[in-house]
Parts: sequence; structure tokens; C-alpha cells
Amino acid sequence: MIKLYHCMSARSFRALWALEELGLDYELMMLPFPPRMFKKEYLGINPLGTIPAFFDGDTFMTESSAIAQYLAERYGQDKLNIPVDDARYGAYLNWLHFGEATLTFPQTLVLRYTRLEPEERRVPQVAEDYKKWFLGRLRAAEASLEKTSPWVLGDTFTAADISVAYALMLAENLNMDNEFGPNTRAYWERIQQRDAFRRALESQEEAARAQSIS
Ligand SMILES: N[C@@H](CCC(=O)N[C@@H](CS)C(=O)NCC(=O)O)C(=O)O
Repeated sequence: MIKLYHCMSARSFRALWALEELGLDYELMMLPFPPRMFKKEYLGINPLGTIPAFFDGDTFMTESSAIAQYLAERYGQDKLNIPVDDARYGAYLNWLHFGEATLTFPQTLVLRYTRLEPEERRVPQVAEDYKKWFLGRLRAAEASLEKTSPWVLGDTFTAADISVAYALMLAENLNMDNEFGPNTRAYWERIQQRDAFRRALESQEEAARAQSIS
């Protein structure tokens, strides 16, 4: 069975959400954050120490957007996926990578320098600069959503939405959502109405309770 190592609402949420969108069976292993510090034996599972760690038979993956793409291609058939011969394929891959490489990267610096580092190592200037960087990059999504709504590629919800919308979820957790433009805000509202998104939220809560992870 598919096994996913996850921390509450961390990037591994992309994989969890894709599993729920596709209705696949999985085992969810919850970890305290960061596992590198609070669950050192996890380094034996994923030497990077990061989450997600994803296992499907002999397949082992550690990149959240790539896992969503893998699940879509391998199990999605006509769900979540855009096939290579579809005219939207390039745009699909671009948004899929944009979500992690362009949007989430600057957010992680905000998270680190406002919350994860001990007080004496926090750097408000870094957090402010990378917040601005994130919001600047988000403007590309804001402009595009004006044309493609309801989803980043138009009528078809795909793994690219999972990648991009996770960055919005993290932005909300970092109190940046009040700076979303109107198209982004409406998109984020639509995302939160999706049954699979809600099931993924419930699934992590339930697993955390069962596994005594706060
Ligand atoms: N590019 C990777 C990044 C993975 C990553 O850095 N995950 C973070 C959580 S969101 C993590 O595990 N941080 C803890 C650490 O670096 O020790 C992905 O998209 O999955």
C-alpha cells in the first residue's frame, strides 16, 4: 500500500490531497515538525530529513509536486492529469513547478525567520523581503486566473492546482492571505470547497490524533 510520511499542513499535504482526489488507499504516518530534530530515526527513512517521504512499492519520492504528478499520471487516467499530447501540457507542467519552485520557496524563508528559528536568530528583514517576493510572484497567478478561472488551466482541475493552491494554504497559515488579489482570493475559496481538499484536512487531523502528534 502507498505510505506517506507527513507533518501537519506541510508540503506533504500536496501528496495527501492528490491521494484523496484520486480516492486511493494509503497509510498516513504523522511526524512532529521538523522530524530531523524531533524524530531522528526518520533520517533512516529519508536521509534528507524532509517531508514528504512517499513509498509506492519500490518507488520512493521526496518532492511534493512530483508526487502529485506521479499519482496523476500513474493512477489518474483522466483525473488530475494532462497528457503529453494535449496542447495544455506545457502550461500544466509550468504551473505544477511554479507552485513549489517559484511560490513556496520564498514562503519557506518567511516561515523560517518568523517562526522556526529561536527568537535570537529571527530576522524580520529577511521575512519581509521574501514575503514581498512571494506576493510579487503571486501576481502572475492573479493575472492568469482572470483568464483561466475556475482552475489554473481553465475547466480542468489538475495536479497543477494542488501544487499552486498549497502555496495559498501556506500563505494563509503565514497570515499573508489578506494580500491576495480578487482572482486569487476567489480561487482559494473554490479550492476550500472541494470535497477531497476537506477530506485531506480531516485525514491529517484524524491521523495526528491517532498517532498522538500535536
Ligand atoms: N521541494 C521539496 C521540499 C521539501 C521540504 O523542504 N519540506 C519541508 C516541510 S514543508 C521540511 O521537511 N522541512 C524540515 C527540514 O528541512 O528539516 C518538496 O516540495 O517536497
